[in-house]
Amino acid sequence: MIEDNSGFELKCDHVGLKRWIDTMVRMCKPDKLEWIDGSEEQKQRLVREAATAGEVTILNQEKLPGCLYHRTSVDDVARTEELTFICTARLEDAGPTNNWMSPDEGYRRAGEIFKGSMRGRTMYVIPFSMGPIGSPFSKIGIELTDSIYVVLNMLIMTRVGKRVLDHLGSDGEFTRCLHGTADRNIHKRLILHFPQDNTIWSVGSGYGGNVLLGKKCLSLRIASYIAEKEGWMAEHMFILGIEEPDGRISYVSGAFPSACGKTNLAMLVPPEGLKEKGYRIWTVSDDIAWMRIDTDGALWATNPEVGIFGVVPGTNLKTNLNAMKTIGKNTIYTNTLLKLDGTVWWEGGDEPPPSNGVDWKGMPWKPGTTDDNGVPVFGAHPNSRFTAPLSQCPTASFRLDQPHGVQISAILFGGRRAYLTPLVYQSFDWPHGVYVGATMHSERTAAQRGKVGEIRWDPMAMIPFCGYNMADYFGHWLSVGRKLDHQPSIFHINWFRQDENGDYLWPGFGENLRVMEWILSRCRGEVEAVETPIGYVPRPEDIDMTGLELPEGAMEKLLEVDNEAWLEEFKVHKKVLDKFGDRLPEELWRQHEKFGERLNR
Ligand code: GTP
Ligand code: SPV
Ligand code: MN
Repeated sequence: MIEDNSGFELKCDHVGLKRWIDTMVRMCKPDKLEWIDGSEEQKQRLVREAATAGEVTILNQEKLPGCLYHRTSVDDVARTEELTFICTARLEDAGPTNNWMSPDEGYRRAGEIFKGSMRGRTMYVIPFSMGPIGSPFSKIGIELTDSIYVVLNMLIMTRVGKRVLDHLGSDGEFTRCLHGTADRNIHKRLILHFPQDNTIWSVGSGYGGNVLLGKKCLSLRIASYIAEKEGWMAEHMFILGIEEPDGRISYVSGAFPSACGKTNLAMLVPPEGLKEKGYRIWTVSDDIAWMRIDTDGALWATNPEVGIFGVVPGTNLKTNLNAMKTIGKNTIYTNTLLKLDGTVWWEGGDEPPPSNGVDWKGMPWKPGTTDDNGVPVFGAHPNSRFTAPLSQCPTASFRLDQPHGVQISAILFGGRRAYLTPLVYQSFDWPHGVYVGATMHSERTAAQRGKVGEIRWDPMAMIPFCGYNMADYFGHWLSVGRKLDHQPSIFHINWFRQDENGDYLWPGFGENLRVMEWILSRCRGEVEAVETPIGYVPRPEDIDMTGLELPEGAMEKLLEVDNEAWLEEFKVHKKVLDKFGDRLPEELWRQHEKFGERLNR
């Protein structure tokens, strides 16, 4: 094995770990090996090295202390789902919603790309923990990578370093995560998961979701596979606490597809009109929830991450004050516009566009820049991201390091629908809620490659992230519901309904608290609702509109349930459920049938 000569070598007597690293070194052939110990000293040295190599740009340290800037390749700015695979022995264990490859083929194809790809480079060894180090519910991973950008992001997003190795001991279990930048070629890019081997191989990309392997790869795809076997849940969900003046805090979790508002909701600012009610918001998670049934028969949720990898465009002091307060220091900006004064700019931010700068592609940019076809060019990519410590968020929960997490009162599903789904509705019961989640659709965003705006089926916002057959995943949801003594109530929300001119009918952001209030009142049985074929919808007067005026008829439109349109949607539900054949739990067909009866009544 090549030695770590960085001066940061960590004591490791885990034979299995050392043997694995040795094998990966022989395949990738790095010149050097360096263990990441989590120290500030090492981090600063790596920043300097990356800056010298041009891998990152150190931003204006007066205005943005501790902040860095990075550009990915032009065709590497979002998750590449078509190149993401679940490699199980049998195709049916990956299921009809995942790309599948046999493990043999996966190791062989990716192995060819990895082979010798780290020549002249350093392989970094990142020991990380998803969840508090030492918690029985946490999972340890070791990521090998040849990218300092990945190291610096992992240092923000996860708990990293010596403490993790100490806990792993000489024979602890860990997820083997291998990432190689290779030549960032989309034709030589593969994001592979081997759930049966507890292994992830990602090659040919430098974009967040593809390369920060603790995030979507481990905490969702591998974790969901493990969770089904161990009886817990790994979900693409935010977790938010709403505290009332009497000190009572209710926690809500929710699954919205990528770039559909989880981060924003998780740190919302109460709107002016509701200020006197004295709410205080607590952010537990903005992207991932690990949930389990505790001894009290309730559902408890934790955030396995400690950082936020958030969408930049649209973030400003009005839409998301707390995010703005979070990203002023120690933040990595990826694919925004770089200003000449060493700060950053993006569309939908607070500042007017700078008279000139360098865009996310590295090209000179000024307002009004168009491409060869006359189409306006964005300064920041629509999926440009910030990486920031969650601890810097003013609303960060005081329970982040507590292994049990928080007790969940309500679960939200939601997404972007210009028409059809109302602002909010409540499912009749848990199995109906599972049906609502299993059949949800949302407009595609820039968070993955593909046509933006197209309506896409995204059950529980997990279509890109479920590590096994989704028919079994739905079965698991149903089974968790049966085991719970205190089932959270399940709701569906839509902040994105539009009028005839394509304008949003609902102002969203902080105003969403008005809907959250109704949700909590429903959970406590404090308010009546209108029963419709899709579920319970609010009576308009039950949403507190103090200080907010909507145009005439907007609220009626927002709460409308169009039976004809839902009958069309009902046919789409059948089509998506049919994909699973016999493997789909009977209960979902029963729910489907009942839904049809209600629509035809
Ligand atoms: P991922 O990190 O991709 O999983 O996304 P997310 O679900 O955390 O999405 P995020 O909160 O970052 O929001 C994505 C985009 O939607 C941003 O541009 C936001 O400004 C915008 N957005 C969020 N909430 C609202 C809302 O309530 N109304 C409107 N109109 N836009 C919103
Ligand atoms: C998402 O796309 O859902 C994200 C960003 O949260 S990434 O980590 O890149 O997947
Ligand atoms: Mn996400």
